Amino acid sequence: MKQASEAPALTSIRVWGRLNSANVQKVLWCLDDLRVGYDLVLAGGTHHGLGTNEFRALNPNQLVPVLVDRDVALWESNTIVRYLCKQYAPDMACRADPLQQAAEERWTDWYGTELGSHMTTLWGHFKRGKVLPHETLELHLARATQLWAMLENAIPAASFIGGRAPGVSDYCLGAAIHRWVSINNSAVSPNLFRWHSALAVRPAYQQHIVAAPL
Ligand SMILES: N[C@@H](CCC(=O)N[C@@H](CS)C(=O)NCC(=O)O)C(=O)O
Repeated sequence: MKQASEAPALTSIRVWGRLNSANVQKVLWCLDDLRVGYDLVLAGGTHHGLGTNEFRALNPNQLVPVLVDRDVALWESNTIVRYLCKQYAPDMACRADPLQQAAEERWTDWYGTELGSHMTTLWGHFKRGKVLPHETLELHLARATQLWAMLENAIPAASFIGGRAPGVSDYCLGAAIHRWVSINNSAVSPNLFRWHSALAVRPAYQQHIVAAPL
């Protein structure tokens, strides 16, 4: 396992995004955890800027995050994280065995297809004033609990989803587990709680996830 060097790697990376977006947070915490240097352009939400021709040329979906590296504009936060891990930390954030790498990364896709929508709805209810009727809330909580239990049962002891160091799924799900702990502290199961604690001692996670604005 290689240690990340102290000084950020010299790159010409530029990121567009806003600090209260979980999709942007996963990219920023990955960049800083891997000590990859970048410039941040605040965009989206109250910062606006997604409707310009210049931004549309970067991302035709007009959404953040966008990351430009060597004149190529990447969008889709999970794709960006996968790229950063492979390009800037192949020995630290990726497994040599593609099968092990796929077994880790399935949690990223699983989150997007199964759990993400419930978490977005719950976060809206608890933190953004989009209050749900009681029965709807209970349904989302029950399904989210059921789904998080799958990761609880699969996460290896005393480590990250990525193994001994954070990997793609730790970066991609890091904001989500913090949200789950924030809204549902008493119900967070032991392995998930331990995983969150291991993430939370990392300065980049503290900065971009724990201390993130609402
Ligand atoms: N699947 C995309 C979703 C991107 C997305 O929905 N971005 C939201 C922020 S989380 C956005 O740009 N909303 C418009 C805005 O911020 O103004 C990804 O993972 O990057």
